[in-house]
Amino acid sequence: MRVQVAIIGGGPAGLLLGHLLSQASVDNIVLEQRSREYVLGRIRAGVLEQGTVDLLTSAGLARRLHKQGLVHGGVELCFDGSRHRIDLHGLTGKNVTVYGQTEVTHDLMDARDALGASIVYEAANVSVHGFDGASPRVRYEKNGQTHEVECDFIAGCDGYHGVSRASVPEASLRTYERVYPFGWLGLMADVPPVSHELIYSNHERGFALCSMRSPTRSRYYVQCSLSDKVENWSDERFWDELRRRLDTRAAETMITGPSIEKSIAPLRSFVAEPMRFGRLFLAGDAAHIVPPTGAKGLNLAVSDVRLLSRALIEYFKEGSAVGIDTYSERCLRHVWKAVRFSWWMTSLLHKFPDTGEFGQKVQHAELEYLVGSVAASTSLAENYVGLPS
Ligand code: RFL
Ligand code: PHB
Repeated sequence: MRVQVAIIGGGPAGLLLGHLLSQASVDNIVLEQRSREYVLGRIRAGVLEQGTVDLLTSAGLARRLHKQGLVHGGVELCFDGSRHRIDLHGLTGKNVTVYGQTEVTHDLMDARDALGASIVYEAANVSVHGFDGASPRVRYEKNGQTHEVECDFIAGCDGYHGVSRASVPEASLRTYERVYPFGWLGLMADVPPVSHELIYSNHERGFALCSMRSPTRSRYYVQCSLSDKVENWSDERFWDELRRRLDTRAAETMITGPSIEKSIAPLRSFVAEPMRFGRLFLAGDAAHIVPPTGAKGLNLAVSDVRLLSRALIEYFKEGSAVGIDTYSERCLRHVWKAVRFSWWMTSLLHKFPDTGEFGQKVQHAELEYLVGSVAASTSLAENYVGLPS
């Protein structure tokens, strides 16, 4: 088999890239190691920047998003027992939209089916070859048979644990990493959200976040230790802990119910440079990870794909290599700003085991400055709604 672009990974980055390329008649295949049901079963991001919504809209992928997505013009910061609203829209003229990554993925899968473009689920032992030369190839196994795909370019959209970045010779890659000494325990429940906007809470017991998926489905998180196990957290223990980390009004009005999902995610910042090696490109979590505090991971994957799709279309339709030659540098400039913001939000809101009372006092002073200064609130707001890429 031969295609112009072989895409590894059928998460949001791979599916969106495939869609944008197919729309421009650049033929491609998506190879995904898991089943469709498994990919749709993962609960992850919830907040889309306006730029992400705009791209999905212009690609014809946002019919359901515009019906079901919740447009938010602000977020709340909770500390010292009170909540303070950051007026995202008033400060930047932009909103964010709460619409689950699961739904984005669902819409992308439906769109790919509608275009009749190929996607191979449960592709085992995917391997990439020859990307440092003129004729790259991708091999995979399906139902016990080995297949080979010849292509012009390989797009590594296979997440942090994928095979693409791991196949690049170590000497060609520079990585930067910070692992945080805690995780997030997330719970999903079919109960109305405690507030109509998100609440990010700094509390001496640890960080908490109140988010949602719809007017009847809530997504909540509490900071937990890295050694914690989901089995140690009954629903009751989770709700009690969450209430303790919020203001009295939220704690008293919160509606609780049985969880439909609970999981622990570690927090990490990671960047691999560059994002291109010959005819292999990395996009999304394959190239960079941010802690979820700034709600940037999925949005960064989308902004990489915006640049990569344009670069590849330019190459195939106009014969210009400018886009592919500048892809890595342009992405990384934007990526590092999101890495900085996500690190800063994480540092501001979590309880760190080693910074002691001094660290807490500094956090507190920063939070007060933030809610009391238009300049500081605007800085948070413009990063949260998304910097231009
Ligand atoms: P994904 O989603 O990991 O998809 C990669 C796909 O590649 C497949 N794969 C392979 N396929 C073939 N061969 C191999 N060898 C393969 N190895 C892997 C995988 O099965 C998978 O299907 O990466 P992608 O597409 O780059 O998308 C990135 C986003 O998923 C991620 O950045 C966000 O979920 C991060 N994130 C958030 N981002 C936001 O923008 N806003 C948020 O509010 C937000 N909240 C979150 C988050 C991530 C979280 N967790 C669980 C880490 C909240 C949480 C708790
Ligand atoms: C979510 O709804 O899952 C969510 C929202 C905001 C974040 C992280 C996760 O910063």
